[in-house]
This record gives sequence, structure tokens and C-alpha cells, in this order.
Amino acid sequence: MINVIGLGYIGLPTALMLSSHGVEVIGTDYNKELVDTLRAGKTTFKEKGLEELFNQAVRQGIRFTTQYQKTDTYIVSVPTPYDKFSKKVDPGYVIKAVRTVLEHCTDGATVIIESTISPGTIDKSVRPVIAESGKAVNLVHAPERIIPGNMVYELLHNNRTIGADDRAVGERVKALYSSFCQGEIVVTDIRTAEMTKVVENTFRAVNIAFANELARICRHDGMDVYEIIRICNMHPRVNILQPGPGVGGHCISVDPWFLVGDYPSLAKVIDESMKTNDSQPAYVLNRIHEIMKENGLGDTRRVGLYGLTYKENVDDVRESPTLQLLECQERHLAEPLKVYDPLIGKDIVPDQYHDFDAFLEDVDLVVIMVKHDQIRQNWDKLRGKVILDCHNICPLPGTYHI
Ligand code: SAJ
Repeated sequence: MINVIGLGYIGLPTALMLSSHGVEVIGTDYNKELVDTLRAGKTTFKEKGLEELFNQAVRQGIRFTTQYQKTDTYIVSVPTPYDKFSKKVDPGYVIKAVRTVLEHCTDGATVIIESTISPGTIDKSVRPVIAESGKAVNLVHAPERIIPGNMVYELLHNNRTIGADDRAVGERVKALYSSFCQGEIVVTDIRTAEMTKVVENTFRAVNIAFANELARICRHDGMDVYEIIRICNMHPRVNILQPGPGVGGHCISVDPWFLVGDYPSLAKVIDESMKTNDSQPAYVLNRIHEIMKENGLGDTRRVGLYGLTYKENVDDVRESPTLQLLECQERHLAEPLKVYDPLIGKDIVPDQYHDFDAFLEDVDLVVIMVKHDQIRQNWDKLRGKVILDCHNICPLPGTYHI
């Protein structure tokens, strides 16, 4: 039996996937409300294909509880927040989960850590906890790689990395993941597995920063950044990502900082890239100001931000560019801008709308912060508005870009 610890964005789909492929799974989370919701037969966040997977896993007998189980295999997928000032990862939840696992597990159990951690965390923070307990366990790091918005597909198809001290243990864990994973599974050591995960996200962050920098250069001299990137990407060895209003989510906007935090004098390109991405919401705010002036719009209360999530078609707002932009605005003692997001039912920010038509009624300038499918299906409603499109998706004439 596998005990999955932490039933969030990674733990839940992983537990469901194992269970629906015939593995006996018990999911544990310390949040009783979350466990109650799952027990009542409801998923806790929206994701393509998650509900079907959930129903399949329930039919296979998956159980949810707040209690750690006595077993020989654990998957730890708890959050690893980072400290905004020191830029260092906080392994507190991982340490606590491992400590509790050690109180329950059988001798010789395998503890698989899926949470993203900064390279070296296992040596520095996890091994001492194991040594202290006196228990002999096999430690494995199998960092998750799935992208919100396409998690179920990617769980099935992505290649994976398994880091283990002992090759035979790594191969056993590989066999476990092979129960559902159709991608290639590489077995390596723990340190390498830790580093690859952070490097993958850093690569993407640096590439996005490059695109954002190009957007600023092109804006400065009246060039079309999208056309330039499109043509450059026709070169067989060039693949530039897209500029945008900033970088959000709990991965690409966070993980590269681990390297900057741990190697401040070495991680120069990464540091600059992160600063570029982090200053992108302020850059958009500046564009809003320019466009208002150009159109004689004097009232910031008539400016609306479309989208609150960190990217399209997910309901996750963590570190979202819209939240970053609002924070930046607040620091300038300005009144909050109006916000609408079709995927966010709860009130999260001060001037938030839940009806698209009412939102449009109350604004003259619409800033497309997130390219949800919903706005792509409603261009007609935006006719007559001044539009700042941060993603180059709007076909209406006269649309502004970043
Ligand atoms: N973004 C851009 N321009 C682009 C692509 C993305 O500005 O061309 C922005 C998005 O709008 C978003 C942010 O970057 O705000 C991050 O979005 P994303 O779709 O690039 O990635 P995440 O954070 O949802 O998921 C990433 C993935 N990592 C990589 O692709 C290397 C995923 O595979 C990881 O599992 C995930 O991080 C994680 O949990 O680490």
C-alpha cells in the first residue's frame, strides 16, 4: 500500500493516478476540510480530466484520511514555500512530513519525496531527521514535472527522474511509477534529481525573461516583438518563449530563486532574469498609464484587469501577475483596479467582479492579463473598448500591446 502525504496540486493527481492503475493507495492530508471534501466525492481544484480520474480511483477503492498510515512506501508531496527576502526554500513541511512518516513506517520503508526542493536540501535537512530517528529507510527524490492545465495527460506521458542512494531501490520506484507513466524514467542520484528539477524551471524562467526583455527593446524602437520571435523561431535551433504580463505560479516564479539564494555570486544570469520577470507587472502598469494618457482617459476606476489566475484556464492564483500588479499599484497608494476572472468564484481582491458584462459596463480600458478561452470566445463584447493585450491574442483593430 502507498501512503501519499499531502493531497494538493501534485499529491492528489498522483494518488488518483496510482489508484486508478490498480495500486492500493491511501491519501493523507492534515487539512480536515480538504479530506472531508474528497470523502464526499468532490475534487478540490479544477483541472482537465481530474474528475474522471477521481471517479475511477474511487471505484478502485482509494481512501482519504488525516492520519499517516503504517506501510512500506510513502510519497511526500507537501508544499515548499520560499522566503521572499532570503530567496531560500523553507523545507519545514517536508521535514515535518518525513518526521511523522518515520514515526509510522515499517523498518526498511521507502520514502519518496516529490516536493520541489532546492539542491542539497535532502542532505542538509532530511537526512539528519532520519539519522535522529534511528530508523533504516530508503530515501528517494522523484520531482514532479506536470504542468497545471494539462496535469493528467502529463502524468501519463512525461519522462521522469528518480534520484536514489541505492540503484536497486531506484529501480523498484521506477517500476511503481511505470504502473501509469508511459514516458522514459531515468534513475540517478538524489543530488542530481534535486538539481535537474530546479534547472528545468530556471531554463524556462530565463527564456521568458529574454522574451520580456525583447518586448521592451522592441517597444522602445517601434518593432513588433511577436513577429520577430515568430520569425526567429523558424530557425531550427531557436525557440524563444512569449513575453507576458509577468510570471506566476508556484514553480517558475519561485524555483530559480533557490539557486540565486544558494549561489548569489554565481547565479548572475538567473538573478537578472528573475528581476526582469518580477518587474514585468510594473512595466504593464506603466503601459496602462501611457495608454490612458494617449486616449485621454483620466479615471483609473474605469480600468479593468481581465484575469486573476497565474495563467490561462486554471483556477490557481498563486503569485499571479495580476496580484503582483495590484500590489505594485497599492504601494503607490493608488485605488485598486477592477478585476474579473471567469474561473475565480471567490472574492480575492477588493474590486472584483463576477459577471463579465457588468465588468465591461464599468470599464473603458480592458487589460488582458490572462488568455482564458472565455475571452477568446467573446471578442464581440470588447468592441469599442480600449484594449491592452498582454498576450497578443486579440484580433480587434487598434489593440495595444506590451
Ligand atoms: N509564461 C510566459 N511566457 C511563456 C510561457 C509562460 O510569460 O511563453 C508565464 C505564464 O503565463 C505563467 C508562468 O510563466 O505565469 C509559468 O507558467 P508555465 O505554463 O510556463 O509553467 P507552470 O509554472 O505552470 O509549470 C512549470 C512547468 N515547468 C516547465 O515547463 C519547465 C511544469 O512542467 C512543472 O511541473 C511546474 O512548473 C512545477 O511544478 O515545477
